[in-house]
Amino acid sequence: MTITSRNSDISVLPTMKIYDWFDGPYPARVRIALAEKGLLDRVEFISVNLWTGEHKKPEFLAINYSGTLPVLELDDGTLIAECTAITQYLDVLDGSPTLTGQTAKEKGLIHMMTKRAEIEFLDAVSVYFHHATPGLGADVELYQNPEWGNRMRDKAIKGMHYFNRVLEQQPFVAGDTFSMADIAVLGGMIFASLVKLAVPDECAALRAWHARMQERSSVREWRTMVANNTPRV
Ligand code: GTS
Repeated sequence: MTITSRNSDISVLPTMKIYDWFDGPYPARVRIALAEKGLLDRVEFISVNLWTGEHKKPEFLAINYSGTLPVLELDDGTLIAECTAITQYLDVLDGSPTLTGQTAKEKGLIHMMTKRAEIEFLDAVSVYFHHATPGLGADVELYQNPEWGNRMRDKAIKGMHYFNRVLEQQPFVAGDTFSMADIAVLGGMIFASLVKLAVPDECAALRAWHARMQERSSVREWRTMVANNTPRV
């Protein structure tokens, strides 16, 4: 099954709003996906300050029950949360999916590896951050369980070893082409670096893949924005 291009003229696509925090690891996943798709200019970013706990206030919980970023808002008011769901929406918007697979097999593998990147790596780093480090600060982190956080840190390191083994066998996380799954692992690497969780030396394939990812313009653009502290809004 191959999906053919239906609407590759992005100038006719609707504008969108995204609630996010510009240098957050999960928001990075969507910003990188937007850059890959050439859609960054179609989006207005609305900043929700994680460090003051804006995402836990009733106003934002009405937008996303889970109290997390990012969230995509469409012209008709439809709200789509979850990085994977947002990326899937963006990827089929122009009729030319490049991040979530063309064939049934690609779609299945990319979905599986994206989910695995979240469960085994990115979400685990996030739990470590929120539970075993000061996280977003005492005013926002109302419940912390350091033991659970440290277990999740260990799980994340195991996850790095797993993705290293995957990348010893194939150039990208879900196979032969760059996909949403690579972006999910990149999110994990971004979060790991923020919490100073080093990639083990022996994970050479993961390190080499990461270095290759830094050469993509989508990733470079995101890094430059963060380094210069110049959020795209
Ligand atoms: N499963 C969600 C997704 O994939 O979108 C997780 C989103 C998520 O955890 N986002 C972080 C968040 O809102 C944003 S960031 O930490 O990467 O900047 N965290 C706030 C919190 O209190 O959990």
